[in-house]
Amino acid sequence: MSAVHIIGPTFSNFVRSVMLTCHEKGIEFDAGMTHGGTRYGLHAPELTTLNPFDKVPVLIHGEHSLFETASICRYLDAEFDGPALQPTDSVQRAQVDQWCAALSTQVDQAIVRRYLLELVFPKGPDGSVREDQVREATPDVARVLAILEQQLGDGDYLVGKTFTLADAIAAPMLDYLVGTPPARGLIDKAPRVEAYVERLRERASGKAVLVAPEFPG
Ligand SMILES: N[C@@H](CCC(=O)N[C@@H](CS)C(=O)NCC(=O)O)C(=O)O
Repeated sequence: MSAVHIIGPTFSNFVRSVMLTCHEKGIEFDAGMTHGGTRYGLHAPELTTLNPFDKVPVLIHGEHSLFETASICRYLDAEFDGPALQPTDSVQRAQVDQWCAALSTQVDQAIVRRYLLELVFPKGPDGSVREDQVREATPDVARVLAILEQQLGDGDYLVGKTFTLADAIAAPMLDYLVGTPPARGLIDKAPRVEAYVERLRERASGKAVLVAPEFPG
């Protein structure tokens, strides 16, 4: 059993963000819904005790547990050796925080919660995709992709010239989007985002965590 355990299913984009952070730092970890013989099912009291908001991931490190992906990633960056994943310059560091927050809220809501989950876990009659919901969600996906296109500009990463926690939060959700055939038309209008995802997939951490074999659908 590793000292660092990530509670949550390894197909969750946020769990993957923490896994990417561990790989980038060279931290040994394990991930899954069971730890130390206890199963932390979604909405089960064991999980609620660790995160009263009933979400994953939750990090367990020794005696400590933490929830909220960006906070977990910042903790891992501070606590462990390995490459720093946050700039020391206070303006750039705040920009990384800003993007972590925007990605974990607006971008995740638009891409994962309202668009991808509708396609992957269809809730229509007989398990059909609710096309009206997908149509309704599509303009916001286009809007956040345009924002990310602009932020990337000619750069390789979201903030500054190296991989940061903002990229760890962005990568899994964008990896899923790029890998979803119905999103092709949206991705074709976001070539910088597509190239960015390719770049992240090529990293050792990306090869270990991304390209979503476990995502159903
Ligand atoms: N703000 C939280 C969001 C976490 C989140 O939405 N996790 C999803 C999995 S990707 C979850 O727990 N979903 C279960 C549910 O909402 O019931 C974070 O950044 O960690």
